[in-house]
Order: sequence, then C-alpha cells, then structure tokens
Amino acid sequence: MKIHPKLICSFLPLLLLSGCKKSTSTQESGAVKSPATTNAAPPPPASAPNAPSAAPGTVADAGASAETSAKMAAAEWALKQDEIKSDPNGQWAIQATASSTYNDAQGTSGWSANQATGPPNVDKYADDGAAWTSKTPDGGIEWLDLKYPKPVHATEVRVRESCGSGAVIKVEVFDEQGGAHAVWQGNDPTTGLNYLMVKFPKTTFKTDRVKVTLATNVVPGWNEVDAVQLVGTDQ
Ligand SMILES: [Ca+2]
Repeated sequence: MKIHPKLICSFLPLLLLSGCKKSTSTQESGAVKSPATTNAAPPPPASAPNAPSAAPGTVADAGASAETSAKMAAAEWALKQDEIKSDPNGQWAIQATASSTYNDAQGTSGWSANQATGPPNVDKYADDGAAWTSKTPDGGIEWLDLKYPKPVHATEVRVRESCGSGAVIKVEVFDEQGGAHAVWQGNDPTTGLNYLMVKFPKTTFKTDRVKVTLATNVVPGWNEVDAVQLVGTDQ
C-alpha cells in the first residue's frame, strides 16, 4: 500500500511510536528516542541563576547537582560541535545524491539530498527541512552519496544526525578509480542531535566521495542527516 508521506505526517496518532515525526511542531512528545544527555541543553529553570544553595545532603542539593551535571554535559556537547565545525582538516560536502528524498524533493528543496551539503545547520533534534531524509520513514535501505571539494587521504567521516538518529549501517569512501571501500559497518550508537564519528586508518588513496547507508527500518520514524564531514590530509 502506498501512502503519500504528507498523509502520514498529518495522521499523528500513527506516529506516536515514531522515533522522529514530521510535524510543524518542535515538540517531541511522540519520540521514542528522547534527546540524550549529549543533546542540546534543556532550558534551565527560571530560578536557576539566583537559586540559593541548599544545605549539603538535602534533596534540593541533589537537584542542583543534577542540574549542574546537565549544564556541563550541554557545554561539553557545544564545545565538541564547535570543534568539529571548525576542524581545519574537515570538509563539508558540496554535492549530494540520495536513494530517495522526502516528497521527491529536488534541488535545494527541504529534505533534498542537497540539504546534507555544507556545514550543519539544524539546531534541534527534530524533523527539519534543512536535513536530508528519505521518501518513506521506515522503508529499509537508503543511501546518501556525497562529493567534497578536495581529495584527501581520509581518516574519519562524521555524520551529523538530526532526527531518528542511530540508523546508519555503513560508511564507504571511494578511491580515484571509483572503487568503494567500506570504512565502517555496524550498529550506529548515535542518539539525539549528534555525530556518528567513524575513525579509520588513513587511506592509502585519496578520496573526495563518501557514501552513507542507512537501514531506516531499525529506528522508527524519519531518519535525517544534517551534514557529513570528510576528514583527511594532503599527505
Ligand atoms: Ca543541513
């Protein structure tokens, strides 16, 4: 049975079990995967900055310390995002094609393959047209094929997942002859708005092309990729 994605989007009850739903709302009440500790900082309670420090050992103190931990984790997450974004050996894709796109999006339309080019531009773990997603949420194997400006001896690929994270199953890089080399296959541990970071021994060949394969059926709901960074050097 073929259902137009927009119909699925408007039929929210069906999506209550989805990892990432399509909705104009930024709420994630239906998300199975709630943003993890590595996700964007939850807004601090309004009273936080002026909260009196409670006596040691009280419940209030435990709450304050949990809040401090959450803020520290959020700061760590932000620092890591910034470090990746400004990595001098990192490149962002300049061109992309995909197995399919939501609503058959072409060019630079929302959710098109091109939305995975350039630096990350999704700020929240949610459905967002500034990321690529496939035509159907849980159809199975889908892929994103990306081109980079400069061929490099690659050491790492970083896939920024922004919705329904955890569905990547394979990352390949291509040599000058167009041969595919799988640099990672496995169970994607990514949760929330974050990078799947695939490190591998420096390739003997230079590459300017990366292919990311997902099994969209392993994480219910839309699986979206905001950006993919290729890390490598000239030598
Ligand atoms: Ca993007």
